[in-house]
Amino acid sequence: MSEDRTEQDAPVYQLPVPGCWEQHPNLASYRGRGVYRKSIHTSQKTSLRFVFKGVSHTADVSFDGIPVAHHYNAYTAFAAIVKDVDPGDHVLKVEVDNGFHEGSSLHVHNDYYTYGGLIRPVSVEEIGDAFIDRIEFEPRRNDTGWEADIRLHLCSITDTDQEFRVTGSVAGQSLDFGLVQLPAGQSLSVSHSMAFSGVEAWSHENPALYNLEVQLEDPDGGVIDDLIERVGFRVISTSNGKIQVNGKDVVLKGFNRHEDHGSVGASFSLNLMVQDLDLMADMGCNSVRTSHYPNDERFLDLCDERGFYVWEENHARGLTLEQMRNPNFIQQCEDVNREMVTQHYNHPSIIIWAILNECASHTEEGRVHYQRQLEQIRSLDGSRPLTFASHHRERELCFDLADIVSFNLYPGWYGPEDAGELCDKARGWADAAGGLGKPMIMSEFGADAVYGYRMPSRVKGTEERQADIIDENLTAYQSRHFISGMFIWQFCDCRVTEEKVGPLWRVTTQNIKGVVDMYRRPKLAYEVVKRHFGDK
Ligand code: ADA
Repeated sequence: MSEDRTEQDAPVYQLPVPGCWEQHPNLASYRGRGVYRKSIHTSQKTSLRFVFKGVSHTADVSFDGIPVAHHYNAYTAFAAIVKDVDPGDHVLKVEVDNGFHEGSSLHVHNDYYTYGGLIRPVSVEEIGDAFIDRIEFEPRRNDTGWEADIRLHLCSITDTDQEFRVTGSVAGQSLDFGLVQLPAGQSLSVSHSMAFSGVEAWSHENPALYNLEVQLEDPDGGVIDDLIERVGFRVISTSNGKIQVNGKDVVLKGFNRHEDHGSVGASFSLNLMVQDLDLMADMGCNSVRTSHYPNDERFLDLCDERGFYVWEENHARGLTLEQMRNPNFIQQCEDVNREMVTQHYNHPSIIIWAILNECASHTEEGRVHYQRQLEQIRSLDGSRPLTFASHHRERELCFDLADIVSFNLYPGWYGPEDAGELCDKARGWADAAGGLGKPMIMSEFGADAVYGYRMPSRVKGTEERQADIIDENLTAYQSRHFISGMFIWQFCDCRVTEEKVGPLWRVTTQNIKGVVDMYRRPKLAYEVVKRHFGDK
């Protein structure tokens, strides 16, 4: 990778992919453009499909000097297809930009850090004249057990019409889409519904997963492409002011988690993701909020396996109305919403979609965006309830648009309010703003604590004070029947940008409300959470 200067004088570094360029000692705070190059050798004529799982934050991909893909947003995947590659040596080039400028409406100076580089894995596959782009599995309960709609999305990359047989299996039962006519150069969706017997429902207590396997066969029976997904049989509903999983009321107990670590920044290895979930499970959590962007699919896979309920949200934090007026905002939100839902659709752990954390939902102009985005997500997936986290208290204007009402409030930290009294008031604000009868989540609460700073005075900034404030909040929320979820802000300390974010300026240039620090060292609050969330 080289910093973006004229080719000949740019410094060159050998960087791991995936990885954040900030890991390199010379790039610890580098913000700007960089160019990654990778030599590729092919031994036969073929077509290639590169899938970039996360490039932070804007990527321009070229192959042998020819542009093949552009993508904005670090937190969703995108593909680049290169057709008819001749045998020989080739160069894949990815120009990356993590700068803050008008071209970026969502990655801005903020109370978290936008790292730089190819922060999530890259895969490359040889493809034929057609491939399986994705498959959606939508389970439903019926009188005898389970059924599902299965929607298969195919793509053609050739200039001739093709016919395929599409078969497979799900939960051990055979699946047959029959013969599919795929027009030249087109994409096509085919659906199939089927009933199942003898499958177990997915839940926190029993995260049962099944393989969904599909293959594309040409008229001679040759397999052109195949795809294996893992799915779970579960349905989510909201009724009587509560959230249900498979018809049973649940209370979500967990953390807000930034993808940030003192050693690797945003570029997690699997074992570090496992460690985070092990720590949250040790504290008795059953859920996690992906604050404030779609997460790495491997983390979601782990949540599927371990029965964690996930609130996944689009990419936005605290954007003012002025920032929402950025000419790129509408399109960049529409893109991340579509990519989040279509790419993560099959994760049974995701039980809630959310948007626009603490943006301008207290204004009529902001409401237009909330309405448009919630409708967009609902049109992509009608099977999950929608929400957004608001801090606008009695000025909130958009709760009528959501299925669940959620508040970010910090009693005891940003104000001397009693957590229980504030929670009761918040229920009133929600009811008055279109949230009457809807489940309510306390989506953020907590306090700063400097790791290792302990004082008998329990003053603000000590671990003791953080523990006291979290203790008071959890006591209040767990004793109120109308609270269907609580997400502590936050799981781990995280890096932020140096520039002030509104009135916010962070000592150590970190948000230190973590219950563990950036290296996952527990603060005193860890045991408080464990006492509240642990098995009673
Ligand atoms: C807001 C915001 C979080 C974080 C928090 C805080 O609720 O949603 O990202 O900035 O405040 O620590 O103040």
